[in-house]
Amino acid sequence: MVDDNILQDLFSEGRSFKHISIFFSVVVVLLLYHATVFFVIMGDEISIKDNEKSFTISFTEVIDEELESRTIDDGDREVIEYGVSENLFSEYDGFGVLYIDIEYGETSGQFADPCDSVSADISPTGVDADWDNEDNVLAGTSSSCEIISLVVYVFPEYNSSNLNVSGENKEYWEMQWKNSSYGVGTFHLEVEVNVNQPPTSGIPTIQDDDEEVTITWRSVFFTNNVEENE
Ligand SMILES: [Ca+2]
Ligand SMILES: [Ca+2]
Repeated sequence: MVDDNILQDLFSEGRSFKHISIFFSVVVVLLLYHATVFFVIMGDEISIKDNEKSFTISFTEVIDEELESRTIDDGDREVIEYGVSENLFSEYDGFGVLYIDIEYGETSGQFADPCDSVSADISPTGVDADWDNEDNVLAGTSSSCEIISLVVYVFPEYNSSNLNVSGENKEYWEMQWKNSSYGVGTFHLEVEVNVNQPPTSGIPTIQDDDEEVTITWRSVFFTNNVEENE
């Protein structure tokens, strides 16, 4: 009697095991079916959708401005140094562009004293920047009191414009447009003054022998905003 019960128990356990095996087989078959549909039938559509994942990158800009004036003697060429404060690099994603304006007038106070000749150039040293960018303006001259405007593109390929990119993910593009090594260091601007004398300069007390120049440094810092396109 006892043996019969044991056999019966074993038999019913065997049955339930069989049922479970069949159930698993059905589940496995269903999963295989779905996987086949997913990879074979929808595969092309899915890969196209992956390729189409695109992003718009825009930038929020902040300009740090510094002014410096100095008087340069006739015939002298002075090196004026400039570096941005380090906390800007931790506050923003990158240093995009540096704009430099060199302004002057005629300060001798002499009657009909013509504007002097001023030349300015920034040497591609001391800072890791996009020095080979063809839109850079690294040198300029003026003999008519016009502003000399120079431009240095600092962060490679940055020009303030929005960008449309595809592939990768949001984090990838945010990292592409975040780098605190470009623009660190000291820029060297050389400014030379060659005076043009007033017509009355034959008189010993009337002489133009220098000029005051004002340099405005405008550093454009940016923060990136990456949005996935719908
Ligand atoms: Ca002059
Ligand atoms: Ca002068």
